[in-house]
Amino acid sequence: MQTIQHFINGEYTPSASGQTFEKRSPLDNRLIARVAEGGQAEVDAAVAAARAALRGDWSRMSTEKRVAMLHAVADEITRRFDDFVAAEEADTGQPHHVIAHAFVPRGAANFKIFADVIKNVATEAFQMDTPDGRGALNYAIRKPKGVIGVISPWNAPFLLMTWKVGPALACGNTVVVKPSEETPATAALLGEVMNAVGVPKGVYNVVHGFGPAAAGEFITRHDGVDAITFTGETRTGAAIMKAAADGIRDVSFELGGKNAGIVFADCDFDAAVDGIFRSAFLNTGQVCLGTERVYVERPLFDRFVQALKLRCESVKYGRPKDAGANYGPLISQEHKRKVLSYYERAVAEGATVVTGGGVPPLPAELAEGAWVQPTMWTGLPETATVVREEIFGPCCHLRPFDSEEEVLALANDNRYGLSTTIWTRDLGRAHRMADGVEVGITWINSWFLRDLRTPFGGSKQSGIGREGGVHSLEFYTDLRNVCIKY
Ligand code: NAD
Ligand code: 6OD
Repeated sequence: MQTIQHFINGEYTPSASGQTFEKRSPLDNRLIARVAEGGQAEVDAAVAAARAALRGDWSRMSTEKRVAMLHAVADEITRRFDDFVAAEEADTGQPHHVIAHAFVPRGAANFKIFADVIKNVATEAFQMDTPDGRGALNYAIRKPKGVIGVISPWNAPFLLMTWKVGPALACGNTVVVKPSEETPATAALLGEVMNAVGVPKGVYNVVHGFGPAAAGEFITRHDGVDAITFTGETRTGAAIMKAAADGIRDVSFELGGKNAGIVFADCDFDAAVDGIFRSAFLNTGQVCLGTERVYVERPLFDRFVQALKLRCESVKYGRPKDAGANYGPLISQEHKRKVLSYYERAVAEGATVVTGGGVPPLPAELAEGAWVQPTMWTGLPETATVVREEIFGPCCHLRPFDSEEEVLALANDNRYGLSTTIWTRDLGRAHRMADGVEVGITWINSWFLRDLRTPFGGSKQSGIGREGGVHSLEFYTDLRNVCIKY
């Protein structure tokens, strides 16, 4: 069994209180790690280290050297690739191909992209007239915002944490990270990488622990934290916003979603089935961009439902590296209980269960794990709980539609506005739909196809702000104007 400690000022440390919590495997509920449980003392120490580093070598380092260091971080992640994959597999139980081909490579990419952005971005300059006719020049400079609190979730832990740490460090900030209590391993391992490549002590700090009235909240309330970047549930975002308000701390939020998938009858059928299957069931449905509401144009509806059902019924449950395994467990027993309660609710509210709806039959050694079946429903009204609320599990409701106007109204009738995936061969319709859907990210004939230079974030209650490429600079830097009279 592993011991996971905080990483504060370049050193691995236990909690002052000696307190730890358990990390259990989602695969079989076995105890796999004891994790140091941080409180106010550890948050204070991490913030102090981050503030000191902000004033020290890190702030004096040239942009060129900082950029080279972030490339070195990316290269070291790639060199330690197998360790990161193993750590993420142990924490999440997800299939090897998902972690090794999608999630961990993004950790390295997240450092490279923002190192390149900061090297190449210009600021604005304006010449102006003055009453005495001599004129003046205005130019803007970008400064680091300060100490950034990074609070991240468990569903793609390394990708989502580095998506914030990468730009924060590229812009010259220092960070205090609170990874999800469910997935502490990769954030801890990244400390070894930082030390190996010589990132100054205190630039990257990690405090493990819980959210409310614990390490997470203590970061959001800390006077020494200048801004908070958070990915997680909308409800948690609201709590963090209240905590941040007292110190007028800036926030960047990537929150929940209840995303619609829209399939027109003219689509490439096989590609659409494949795309919707991935968008609803990848990572066992634990993707914020995932599709839990599927609208299919009526002439295609029955055929589409049958094809998707077949895909659901062919998943292969197993441990990450089991031959052929392509479907993992949910993150925890608690999340399993939540998802199964939604499965029961769907039936209680009158759903037709097309497939799934419960716990799969499994070999004895996996029986205690957080496994649930991929599940499809039809026949519910839009007011049903499972059609309205984010479940964050491997399930979707499918409903037929008859026109663009109708499906647009259905898709937009939700408090969330994160993403959508639309399948059609009609280019004009694709543009009309993209213009009409109230979401931050629209994929046409694709899903989760990422160019890291593009704005990423949610509309409505799915987020505040955009991150990605130059857009991240809006949050991670303080833009200051200088006016010089000629
Ligand atoms: P969560 O909100 O429960 O927890 C996220 C993090 O916040 C954890 O580290 C947790 O310990 C911490 N936290 C909880 N309460 C806190 C508080 N009061 N103060 C400070 N920190 C607190 O979310 P989760 O269950 O870990 O993740 C799933 C959710 O994340 C889903 O809603 C999903 O849609 C969302 N998500 C969104 C995106 C996006 O890009 N929009 C990406 C991934 C996940
Ligand atoms: O690709 C990304 O940058 C990103 N933030 C993905 C989010 C996935 C949510 O589960």
